[in-house]
Amino acid sequence: MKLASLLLAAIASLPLAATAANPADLYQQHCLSCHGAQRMGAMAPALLPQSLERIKPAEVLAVIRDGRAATQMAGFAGKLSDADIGELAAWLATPPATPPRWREADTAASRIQYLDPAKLPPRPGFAANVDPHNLFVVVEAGDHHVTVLDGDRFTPLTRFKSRFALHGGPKFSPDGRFVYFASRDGWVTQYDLYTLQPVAEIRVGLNTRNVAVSGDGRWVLAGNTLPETLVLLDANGLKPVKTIAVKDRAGRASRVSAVYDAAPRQSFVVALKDAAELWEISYNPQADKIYPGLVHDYQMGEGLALPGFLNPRVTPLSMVLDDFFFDSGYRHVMAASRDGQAQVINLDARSKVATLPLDGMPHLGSGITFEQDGHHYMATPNLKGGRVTVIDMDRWQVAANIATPGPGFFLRSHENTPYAWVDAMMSPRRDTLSIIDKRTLQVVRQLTLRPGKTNAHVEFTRDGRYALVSIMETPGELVVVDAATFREVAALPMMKPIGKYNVYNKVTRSEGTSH
Ligand code: DHE
Repeated sequence: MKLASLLLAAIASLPLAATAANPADLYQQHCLSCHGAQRMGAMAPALLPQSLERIKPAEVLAVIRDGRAATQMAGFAGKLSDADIGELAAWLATPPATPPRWREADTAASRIQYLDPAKLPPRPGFAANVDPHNLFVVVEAGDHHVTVLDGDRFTPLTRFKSRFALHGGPKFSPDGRFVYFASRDGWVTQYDLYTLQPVAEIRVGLNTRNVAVSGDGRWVLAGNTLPETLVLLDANGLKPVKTIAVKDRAGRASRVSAVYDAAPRQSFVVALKDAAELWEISYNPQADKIYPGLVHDYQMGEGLALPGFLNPRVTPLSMVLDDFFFDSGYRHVMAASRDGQAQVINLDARSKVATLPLDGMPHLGSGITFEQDGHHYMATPNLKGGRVTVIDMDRWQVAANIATPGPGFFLRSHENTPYAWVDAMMSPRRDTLSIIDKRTLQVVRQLTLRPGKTNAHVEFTRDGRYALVSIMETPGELVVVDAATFREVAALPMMKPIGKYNVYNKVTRSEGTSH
C-alpha cells in the first residue's frame, strides 16, 4: 500500500476532533524554520515522500505528536489537534505541488568545511597501542549516531551525532584514515579517524543511495534518486567536481540504484533503477588513451565520443538489473533484477556471458566469496526465501541452496574462519543466526543471542577471531562472539546498531565482507 493511503488509514483511527487547519499553513507556521522551504530539509531532515517512505505512518504521527527524543524535534500535541496532526502527516506523504529541485549550485553552496585537510596531523591522536586498522565504525540508526570502537579492547573511542538516516556501508580511504558516510537525504560526510572529527560535509541531492571511494583515494562518487544524478567530489575535502545527469539513450531520467568502486579497473560502476544500462566511469588518468571513442554520451547524441576520463561508458543490458556483486578481479558482475532474474556481465566484453538460475529475491549486494578445493564460490542470502545460494563462479552454476530458518539480509565471513554467518531478519525467526561451514556447505549451528530480538549484520575483527553481531533494537546491543567457540565475550549497549565496518577488512577488500 502507498504511504499516503497507509497514513489515511492511520488517521482514520485517531479520535475525532475539530476540523483541521490547512496543512500547508501548519507547515509554514510550525515546521518550515527547521525542515526548510519546499520541505527540502535545513537543520532538520527533508520531509518529502521519498524521505518518509521508510518510516511507518504511525511513527510519523507519533513524532509530530510527541517529538523525537535526543533531538530538537519538539512534540506538537499541546499546539495541534489530532485532526491537524493527521492532516499534516498525510500532506507530508504527498509530493509538493512544485517539484523540488536541487541544482549544482545548491550542492556547491551546501558544503561545510570543518577542518583544513592540509593541516591534519600525520598520525592518529589516540593511544599508540590502539590499532587504527582494527577500528570499527558502528552506525546506530536508533538515534542517528556513529560509534568508533577499538576492535582489540571493544571499547568506544568516541560517539558522535550523524546526519539523519545513514544508509549503505560507509566507505574508507585506501589508507583507512578517512571514512565517508551518505545519508538518505543527501548529505555526504568525510570523517577523520585519526583526529576523530568531521573534515567536511556536502549535500549532493535530496535523496541519495550511497557513495563509493576510488581505489586511488582521489574521488568520491555519490548516486542519487532525487534528482537523478551522479555527483563526483574531491575525496580530500568534498569539493564538488561535476554533476552528471543520469539519462538513458532515449533521454529518460533514471534513479541510481548504487555506485561501486571497481579498484582493479580504476573505475566506478553504476547500477541504475530505471534504465536497462550499466555505466562505468573510469578514473584512470590514462583513460583517454585506453578507451578512445568508446565513451558515448546519449545526452549529447548517439555516437558522440567523450573523453574516457571521468565520463560514463554505457553498456546496454537486456533488462533493468540493479543489485550487483563483483568477482574479486572485477572482470565480471553478477547482476539481479528486482524480480530475481540474474545474469553475469563481462565488464571487458561489455556483454552478458551467463544467466544465473536464481529465484525469490537474491540480495547479491550482501554476498561473500570464498575458495574451496580450488573452486571460486560466491554465496548470497535471499530476501524472499529462507536460503543461502552458493554459486560456482568458475562455471556460473548454482552449487548449493542451503536452507535457513527464514529470509535473511546480511551474510558475512572472513578468510580466517571456516564459517559464514547469516541472519533471518526478514522472518519471524529474526532472532536466529545460522552458521554455515564453507567446507561442507551445511548449517552447523544456530545462534540466538537475544531471544525475540533481531540478531543481524555480522562483521569480524581484522584477524577473524571475533564476530560482532548487532541486536538491531532501540535500545539494542553490539554482542562480541568468539568466532571459533560461538561463546559471547562482551556486549555493549547501542541504539539499533544497523551496521558495523572494520577498517582493515574494508581496505584490504576481505572476501568475507562488502566493499
Ligand atoms: Fe540497504 C547496503 C539497497 C533497505 C541497511 N543497501 C545497501 C546497498 C544497497 C542497498 C544498494 C549497498 C550500497 C553500499 O553499501 O554502499 N537497502 C537497499 C534497498 O534497495 C532496500 C531493500 C530498500 C531501500 O529503500 O533502500 C534497502 N537497507 C535497507 C534496510 O531496510 C536496512 C536494513 C536498514 C536501513 O538502514 O534502511 C538497510 N543496507 C543496509 C546496510 C547496508 C546496506 C546496513 C551496508 C551493509 C554492509 O555491510 O556493507
